[in-house]
Amino acid sequence: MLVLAGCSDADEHQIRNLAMPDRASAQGPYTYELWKWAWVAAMVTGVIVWGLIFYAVVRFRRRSDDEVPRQTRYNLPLEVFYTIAPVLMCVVFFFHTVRVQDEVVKLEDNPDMTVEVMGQQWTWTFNHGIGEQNAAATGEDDDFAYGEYVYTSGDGNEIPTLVLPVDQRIQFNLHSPDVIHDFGVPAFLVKMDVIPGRVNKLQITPTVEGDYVGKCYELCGVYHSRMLFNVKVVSQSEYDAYLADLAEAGQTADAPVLGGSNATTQTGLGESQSQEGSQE
Ligand SMILES: [Cu+2]
Repeated sequence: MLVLAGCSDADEHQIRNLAMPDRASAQGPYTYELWKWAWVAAMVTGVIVWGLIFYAVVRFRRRSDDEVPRQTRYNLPLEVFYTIAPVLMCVVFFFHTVRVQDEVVKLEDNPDMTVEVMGQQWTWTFNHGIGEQNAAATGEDDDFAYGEYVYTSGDGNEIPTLVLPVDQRIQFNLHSPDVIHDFGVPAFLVKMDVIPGRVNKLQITPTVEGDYVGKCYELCGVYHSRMLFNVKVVSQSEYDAYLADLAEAGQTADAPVLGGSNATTQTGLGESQSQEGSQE
């Protein structure tokens, strides 16, 4: 109690959340529930183990008239128990992990919109389609969901901002021109690898308007730690206005800007292109 009394409000909030961010996506609660119940399972196991340890320490403590007992001895029921119990625990954890993962990576047939994401060393490009979406786009080669895109991209000096409308199921098609990256927003409690040569897909429904941060979760080179982006979840009308602003600024393309000849390796923030660490 004394230790807890020293906590700030922010700390207490963190403790109540078991160190998880507040859930800002429809997928987040699944991850959070798994996390929470894993803690409960670990605590129950811990209490039983601590109980047995203290029981053994007290019950079998040394007494003045003790003879040293035999130091090796079989106990078949005990050995069966401590083999089966961990196996059962793994089975339960595995079952719930798969159940939650299926929910979090589920792809529905007609997402409300699709964003083509490119992760490259060491920044992100976000392509938002404008106009009507064709259903079931794979994001491979020419099979994109829209005929025209607006995009925003980070560079060596500035991290990009991913603007998303609230309460829309958004499919992210993830592309990499160089090495494996990992696209994730902590507040959404979902992340996925970005792998060169294939298009990974992830659907997220942001549920709370606000400012968040996202990052690359895969060590991808010298400036991996700077591969950050901002996330802004806004109302549909603000989102439409944002797309119009990008179009007005000339940030348009017929197809998503995905790398290949469009991708240039970015230097880290605050470094100039000619400095070391830029590998074309
Ligand atoms: Cu990366």
